[in-house]
Amino acid sequence: MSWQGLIHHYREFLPVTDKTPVISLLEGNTPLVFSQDLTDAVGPQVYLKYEGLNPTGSFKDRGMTMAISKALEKGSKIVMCASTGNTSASAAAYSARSRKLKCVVLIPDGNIALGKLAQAMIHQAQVIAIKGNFDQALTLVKDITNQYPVELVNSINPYRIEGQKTAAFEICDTLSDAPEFHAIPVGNAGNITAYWKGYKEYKKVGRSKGLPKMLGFQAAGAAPIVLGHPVEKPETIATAIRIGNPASWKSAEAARDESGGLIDAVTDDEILEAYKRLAAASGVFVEPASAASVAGILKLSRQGYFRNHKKARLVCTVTGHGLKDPNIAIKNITNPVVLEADIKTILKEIGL
Ligand code: AN7
Repeated sequence: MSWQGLIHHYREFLPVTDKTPVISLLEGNTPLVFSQDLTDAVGPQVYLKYEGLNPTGSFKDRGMTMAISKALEKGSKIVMCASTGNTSASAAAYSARSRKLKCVVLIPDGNIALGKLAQAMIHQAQVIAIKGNFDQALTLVKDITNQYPVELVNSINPYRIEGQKTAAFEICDTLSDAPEFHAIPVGNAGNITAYWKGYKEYKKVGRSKGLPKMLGFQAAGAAPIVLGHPVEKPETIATAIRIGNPASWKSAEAARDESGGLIDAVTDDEILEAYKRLAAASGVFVEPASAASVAGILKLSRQGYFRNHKKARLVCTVTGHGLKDPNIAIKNITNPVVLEADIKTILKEIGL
């Protein structure tokens, strides 16, 4: 049967019943793309979990199908989130699809990528830009949703994590086991928490045998978990992970420590290098935050971390599509040449 969305496919692992009104855009079932270029560069067999191919262009749809379905089941009328962009795009789309829920989003003014803002607006969310950063927006949303009958759909909502853990299931189903390593960007730290939960649950029921070492990567200017303290003024070109006080801090550390992995930082230059390399040599266009996972494995490889792991499998989650942030792409290319519409001139330019 054709794919009917992750709630349908992984129902036995999710807190839903026959009474749950499922709001789905057929999210999940994303490709696990082998990368020869990155395999050659780092050692282990590298696969990209291409989450930009979800309906709204990011992994957030996995959590949002759950959070929105459960909000409807509960009888909520309004959902709310703080967002660096992708959560708002996803919450707006799934709320629109419910045809019942009003969606309100708080975003940090001037620091969300153009594509994401367009998505939240076109799906008719009420978008409020605050003069502050993501962490301040999340504090406001927590206060409001504690005091009013408004459902919070950030990843502190446990249904978000439940939906997102299905990405780990899909990887195990495709590889017939868990990989040895899993690299992932870390912002608010919900996704690393979700993957680790998913890997553990699959192993427990015997659908996989191993567990990966979880390798999380923060942007150097927004690396509270690496530094061991909140960052008051986080800064990075990877606006999706411009977060100084992650909500799932503790569970990200647990994923790191239980798995024997690590959480490290990558600079904006390293992120941009990986971003360009993914597009140029793997054919995969991601947004800058997603490239943090790839920047991270390139860094670890330079340090010899993967020595003696040539046969291992390493999955990198690339979390959001490159078209989300067209401005960054345009800043990193040279403008095309403009020539007369004349065949000789064009052939000369091509070198034919
Ligand atoms: C592309 O949309 O926090 O560590 O408000 O959009 O689970 O937060 C986005 C996060 C990585 C980090 N890659 O994931 C939001 C938001 C992309 C993202 C992350 C985000 P978490």
